[in-house]
Amino acid sequence: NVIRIIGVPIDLGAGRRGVDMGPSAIRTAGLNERLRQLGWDVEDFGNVEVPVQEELEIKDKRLKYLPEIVKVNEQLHLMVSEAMKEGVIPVILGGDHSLGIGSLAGLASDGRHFGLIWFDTHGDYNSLATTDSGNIHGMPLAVANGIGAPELTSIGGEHKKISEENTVIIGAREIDPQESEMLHQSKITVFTMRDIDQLGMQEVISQGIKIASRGTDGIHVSFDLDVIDPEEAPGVGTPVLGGITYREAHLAMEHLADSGLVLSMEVVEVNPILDNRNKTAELAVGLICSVFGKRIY
Ligand code: DIR
Ligand code: MN
Ligand code: MN
Ligand code: MN
Repeated sequence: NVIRIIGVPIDLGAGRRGVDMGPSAIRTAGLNERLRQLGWDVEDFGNVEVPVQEELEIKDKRLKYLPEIVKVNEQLHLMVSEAMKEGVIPVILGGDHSLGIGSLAGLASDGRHFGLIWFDTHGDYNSLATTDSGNIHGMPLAVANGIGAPELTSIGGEHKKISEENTVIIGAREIDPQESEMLHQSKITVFTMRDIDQLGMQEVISQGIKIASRGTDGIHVSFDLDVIDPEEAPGVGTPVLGGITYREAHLAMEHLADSGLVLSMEVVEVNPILDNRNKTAELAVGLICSVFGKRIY
């Protein structure tokens, strides 16, 4: 019963500064102690080394900080792969969502077949051909599906890292037009905010778990804090009106806990600069604890 914490203090993939401080904010909110209280052995492996933005220059505006992001994700891929091999649960603290490239590559090592539930306002399914921003945090899901710059898609091997049929996005409300077309062409299931309003989170997460677990070895939870409404999670890289509530988020985490299928988790895009007294980092800690067995009663 070991959880291994891996911090990735990266903001090179995002358009706005500050999410590089996410791992520190989440640790400061008491993550490790809270998990220990739930009965877990927690080993903190510190942070993956990430260069400081000021020491770098942007070489390609369509793929900002590509070489540095490749290097960080090569490293993360090795650490996640190692954790899985050892049978411990990796919990990755971001950092911007470009770290999903390395974490999914690590999970996919040794032929593992995992389902993926991606909580996000965004599709993160852009490629060189569709990106408006050139920010790599808008691309990790496409990269994991084999679409994108070869430097990124080849991390951890040339194969696709996810199974589209077992991949679910929950909470989408801001997808770029061409990104939307690409997602429609894929077999990824997208539950938008409208779906959550119409069906309820209870139904959406139940369907999501069913899809992600069909024929897989377990589920990876990738949680972009911007999926939560900025009212409750102001400290995120990209706040967008109309997100899921605190309670919907916890309900989803509790169902994932009940499923007993969670292999690993990452929480990303916590931005302490925009936060209100570390409220969003504390929320992130609460969500992780819900996934790993905190019960109300
Ligand atoms: C936008 C914003 N779709 C982009 N993406 C993200 O830059 O590609 N914001 N992931 O958090
Ligand atoms: Mn994201
Ligand atoms: Mn997002
Ligand atoms: Mn497959």
